[in-house]
Amino acid sequence: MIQNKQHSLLNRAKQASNMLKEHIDNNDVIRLVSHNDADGISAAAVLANALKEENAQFHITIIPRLKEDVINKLRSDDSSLFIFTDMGSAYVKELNTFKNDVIIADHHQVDDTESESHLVHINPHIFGIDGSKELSGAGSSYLIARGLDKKHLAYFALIGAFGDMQGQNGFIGMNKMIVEDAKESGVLEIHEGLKIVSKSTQPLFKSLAYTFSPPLPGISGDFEGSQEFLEKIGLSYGIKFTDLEGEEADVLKDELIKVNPDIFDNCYTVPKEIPLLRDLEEYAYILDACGKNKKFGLGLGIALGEREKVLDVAVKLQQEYRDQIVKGLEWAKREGATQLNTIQYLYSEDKVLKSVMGTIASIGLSVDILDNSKPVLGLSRLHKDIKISGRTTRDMVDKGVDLGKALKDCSNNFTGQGGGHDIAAGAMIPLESKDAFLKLVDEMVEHQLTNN
Ligand SMILES: [Mn+2]
Repeated sequence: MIQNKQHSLLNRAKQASNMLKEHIDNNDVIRLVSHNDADGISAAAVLANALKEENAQFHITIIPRLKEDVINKLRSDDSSLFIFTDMGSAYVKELNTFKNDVIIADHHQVDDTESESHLVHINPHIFGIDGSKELSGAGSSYLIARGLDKKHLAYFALIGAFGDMQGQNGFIGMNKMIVEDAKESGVLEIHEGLKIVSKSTQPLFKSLAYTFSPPLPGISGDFEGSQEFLEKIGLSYGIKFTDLEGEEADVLKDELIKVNPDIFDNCYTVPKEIPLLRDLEEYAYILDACGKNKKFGLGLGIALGEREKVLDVAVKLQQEYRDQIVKGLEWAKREGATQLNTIQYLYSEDKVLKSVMGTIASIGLSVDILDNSKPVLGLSRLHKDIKISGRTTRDMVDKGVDLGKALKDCSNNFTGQGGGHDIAAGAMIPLESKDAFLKLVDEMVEHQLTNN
């Protein structure tokens, strides 16, 4: 059932669809600007695919974040329509000053700046819908395409939602409506299955070790642990999942459910896709790997239908990225975190570890390599600064921990900067304040826990 606030959001999107249609009919050049992660790439893809089908002219730019200098450069571009996807809501004031038409399709926080008549602002938060859980940037962008009868592109919105961790425990709200669109179009199938990755491309022990969501303690990120698990249940670890006999697959399913029941759940697949991209969560992981390696064009190429060589390169990047995570988790397991009273931390100057520190911190907590009763800070040295990635669990947040606030306040104390969400946050501080900073965060988290 579609609620009132969803209706209002869809009406807003319809205004954008009409604006877009006018520019397509005029044969105008349309400029898409999107964010560089899996969601942002999916957002660009849903619109680019729609424009391609309409033989429209367009130009895509993928950037890490929207900043004033980017906006100022775009202002002098003579495209007659700009579409900002998975970004833009924080810049309504600046984009109001554009002389040409603008559409923003975002899902990040909004302020109360009113839009001028040449700007259509789509964002679930405007209508009281939680954009962190119910709609991704790709979802907001899909709502524009939806108004042009493009329900067969709805699955890109779901790839974006997976990229932003919105679908892992089932889709709700607007995302659920988009699932219905995708099913109705005949493109999407949903079936229960094992949510392990790379079923047709990797030997089983790697499939299991590379599965981080849902976490498989003792197996995720642990090649040896994964091999031992398979030996114990009498399965060959070198075989691919798709080559298992029916009976063997059943044994695997039963045993994995004992490790984590969430491993058997809904799989969202697009049967017309090649095996590698058939599962939408896997599709999101591939785009994520492209984004993390700054190969945005590669991710976009795949989402626009390029295959073979382009896909080979992307899979290789993904493989390297996964191996870095496994290496990082092995390191964290071997070294262990340094314990303070209420927090723990990891510290590294290694180039590879630095790039995956946040991921190691969050997976480390979920697969029990790190003590999940304490928030973890992953510290990486960058020349004369230290970059900090903080992660904790939902449980600790319920007990009062707010890492975003702790990292913001503590880093400000040392002329650094920080912030983020209660469960995941980051900061940057000068190298020499490392110990004092850690001590202060420890005290502040203790304070948060006792004053809850
Ligand atoms: Mn997003």
